[in-house]
Amino acid sequence: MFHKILIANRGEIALRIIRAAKELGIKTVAVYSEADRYSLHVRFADEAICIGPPSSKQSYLNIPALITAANITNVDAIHPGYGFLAENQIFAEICQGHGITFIGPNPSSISQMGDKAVAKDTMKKAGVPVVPGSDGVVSNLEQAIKIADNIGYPLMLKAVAGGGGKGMRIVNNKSELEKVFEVTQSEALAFFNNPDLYIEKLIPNAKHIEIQVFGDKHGNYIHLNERECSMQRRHQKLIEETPSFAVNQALRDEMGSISRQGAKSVNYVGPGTIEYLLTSDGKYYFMEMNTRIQVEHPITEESLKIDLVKEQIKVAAGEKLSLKEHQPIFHSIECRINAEDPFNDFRPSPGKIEGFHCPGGQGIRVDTHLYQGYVIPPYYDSLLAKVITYARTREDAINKMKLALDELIIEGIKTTIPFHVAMMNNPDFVNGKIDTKYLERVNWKDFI
Ligand code: MV4
Repeated sequence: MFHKILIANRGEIALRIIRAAKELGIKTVAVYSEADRYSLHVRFADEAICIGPPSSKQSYLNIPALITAANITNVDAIHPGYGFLAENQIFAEICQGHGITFIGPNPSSISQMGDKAVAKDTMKKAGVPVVPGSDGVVSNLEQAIKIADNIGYPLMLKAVAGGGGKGMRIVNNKSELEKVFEVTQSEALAFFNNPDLYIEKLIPNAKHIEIQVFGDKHGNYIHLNERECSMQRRHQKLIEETPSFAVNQALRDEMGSISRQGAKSVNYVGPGTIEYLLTSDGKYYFMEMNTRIQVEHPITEESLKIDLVKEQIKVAAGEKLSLKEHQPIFHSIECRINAEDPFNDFRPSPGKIEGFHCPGGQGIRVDTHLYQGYVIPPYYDSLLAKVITYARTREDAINKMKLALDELIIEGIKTTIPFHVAMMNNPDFVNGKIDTKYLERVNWKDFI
């Protein structure tokens, strides 16, 4: 097992990783930007090193500074958390080159899943259903028109280097395709330094369902059921839950074993997530694979009563998978509390936390880095807290969420708490009538 690990991240996930390391008897090193000097991850780690100015580019994304900090403190491994360098193949390789274990998948898994056309082709070959479309990259308009005529409109143009909703466009007919193909190519070049596009048939009115998978270095692969993530706004997830009301045990088994196959086909090590579009007639299609521990991992943990981060560290150290596949024990829901004003188009609302109270009680978990007096810096993402509830039934988990949100006090800034209170009382949410376009169709304030 590792002696000491460095956490290349901040906020709640840095605390989450420190807790897992402490339980495993591993020493921890926090890194922080000048804006994060008074953050809890700095306080709770055994050692802390400042790695640069506030901007992410000069701190949490600064590979030379991170490797220097790792060398000075003599760590065995680096945990990247999510975001920042978590899915950066080069960083994973550099860690390896310095004899530091990257707590995550092999660089080759990261790069295969990072190119969305390669990812799709790899999954298709592994037997995972994919959306009908082009075989890989479409290099010019003439080729695009031919393929589009074959698969039919409406369709989607997607950047191979995109992902998470960036670099994609809906195309309704041939004349639109003629107008936007080259524009989308130039945008992809400007955003991702890669102009390559591929084409897919548009799958309308789908739900976003993802399967948690886990692999180890000994060729063992499992799946840990699904997460329902359809409650999103502009590709930012707001509420997640497991199990999904749209997935019965037969579909869970099927999507689970196919996802396990997908993970095996890239020799996947550690926790990963395979995202699908699920249509109302029960068809599902691969979208992308996230090669990291995800923000919403706690609902899987509470549903199954497991610790994904401890398992991630153990597997990275070479241990065999100790988790077993099993059916959901609890229903678990997560509400993401952001420093955003939901009454003003979810505009960021950084500032000082003047008052803070954290809910508690049976079936309630809160992952947060907040404390009274903490100043939220404007430089990073706006996640403040994840309120997670779990109970035997979905109804009880929703009821617990209502009381947890009532008890959660965050004063001094605007937060998304009112949005979540409205959703817990929204009949569409309560009856599971949600798809990825739901928040574009309704005004959330109508449910207050
Ligand atoms: C799609 C799609 C419909 N048809 N692909 C968005 C994020 C990226 N992972 C892929 N995305 C989509 N791909 C086809 N062929 C609709 C989306 C999509 C979406 C997917 C999941 C969750 C929210 C979404 C919101 C808008 C569009």
